[in-house]
Amino acid sequence: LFLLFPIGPVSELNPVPQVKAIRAEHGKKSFGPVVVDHLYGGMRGLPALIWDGSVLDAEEGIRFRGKTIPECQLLLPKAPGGSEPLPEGLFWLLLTGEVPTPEQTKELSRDWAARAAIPEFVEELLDRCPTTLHPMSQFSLAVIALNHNSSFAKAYAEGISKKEYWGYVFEDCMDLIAKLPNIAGRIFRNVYGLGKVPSIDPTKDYSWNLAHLLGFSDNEDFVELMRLYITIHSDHEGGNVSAHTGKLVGSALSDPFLAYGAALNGLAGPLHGLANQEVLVWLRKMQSKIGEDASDEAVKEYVWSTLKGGQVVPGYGHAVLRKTDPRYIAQREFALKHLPNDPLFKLVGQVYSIVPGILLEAGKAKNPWPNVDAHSGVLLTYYGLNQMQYYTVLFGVSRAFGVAAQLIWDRALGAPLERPKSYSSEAIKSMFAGK
Ligand code: FAM
Repeated sequence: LFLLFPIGPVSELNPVPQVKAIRAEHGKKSFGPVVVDHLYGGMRGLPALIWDGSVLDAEEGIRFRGKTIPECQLLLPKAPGGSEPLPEGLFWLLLTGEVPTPEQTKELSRDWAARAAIPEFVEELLDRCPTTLHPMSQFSLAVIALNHNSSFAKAYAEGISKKEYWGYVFEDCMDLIAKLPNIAGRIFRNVYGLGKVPSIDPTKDYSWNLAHLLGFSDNEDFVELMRLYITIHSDHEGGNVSAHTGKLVGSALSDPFLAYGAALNGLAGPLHGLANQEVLVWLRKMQSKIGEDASDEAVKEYVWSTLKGGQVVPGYGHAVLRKTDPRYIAQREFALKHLPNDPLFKLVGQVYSIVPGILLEAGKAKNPWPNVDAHSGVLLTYYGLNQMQYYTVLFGVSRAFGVAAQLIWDRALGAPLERPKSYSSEAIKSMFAGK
């Protein structure tokens, strides 16, 4: 079962005794006050979850197992001739805490290619979807349908012991990640009338195959973009909507396909993953309104009109970050290297120089800086992937890496059913009456 991870993530890192020790020593210690605003305010900043795979610092941004994005770009194995990290390596890092060797990374590419086929009924399910059904809805449908062949659900029904959960969840998670390119590729080709999905090439890496299924593998720069894209979108600590939804649903012992389907439904919201679609829609609307080479003044006016219309500026702001998102910077650096003179990239840069000042002046957003979604669409558009409604599917392929790693660890650690307490407003009033 664990040939790929010969040491076995659980036996090697063996965090169970560590968790026991932490709980024995610190279990009853306070983590700080819970105030009523936490209950009404979307639990922003409320310490509530454990996830070792990645941690988000408000100023510095994400670290995967302690490593920043530039460190991952430096340390993780690359494809021959490539300079961006292979997401296979990032998954290995998230799961085991170790940077894999190039050979281990290759083994993972091979394993995922071998698992990549999707059941015929899922293909038919996708083929029957109207092309007007949003790609994210189709994505979620197909992922949930994979639960038909869940190893975990089958083993659970047969009565396995709790100690064995994680192994079956591991199998399902490997299948889940492996099958996403075929699902994503089929949705893309169905919705945009682009013909039959080609076959996976078992000698190539995951991102090459994804690009191939979409029809872009001839362009090595696009393949490199996919490698970077999946790596930086994979995980963003435990509390964001998609990661937390996956964890929450998984805590009911729903299998990884059901849990990740639920996570995708959260990612499909415009304040979360759909923001990458929204950014491009917003930029295009701006161009049609004020022209392609608009002055700073015209852009400012357009941004203000968005705010005055009661809408958010997509791609800006964040629930945790308080500085420019390093995922934005990584994409900006990619653009500076590969498409420095692209007009849409220049517009994104112009917007970057204008929006933060306006959001600060408007005085509401706690973070006026751009997030990951402010940049991804322009890169995809440059290479000809200009179907904006599809963008969040690529985010969905990527986020599976983090959610899957988390699901495996949750079951390995015996994480319990999540069940926070809710209160009525009446209860709050009477609890604090006269205080
Ligand atoms: N444009 C206009 N107003 C904004 C704003 C933006 N980009 N970001 C925040 N605000 C407003 C926000 O709507 C809220 O207004 P109300 O008090 O009227 O409700 C106020 O500023 C305070 O919000 P906050 O505390 O700064 O942000 P939240 O933690 O509540 O929300 C976001 C965080 C990301 C939902 C919010 O910044 C936003 O809506 N941004 C635009 C959508 C977006 O880019 N989402 C993608 C986030 C991304 F990283 C991801 O998940 N993929």
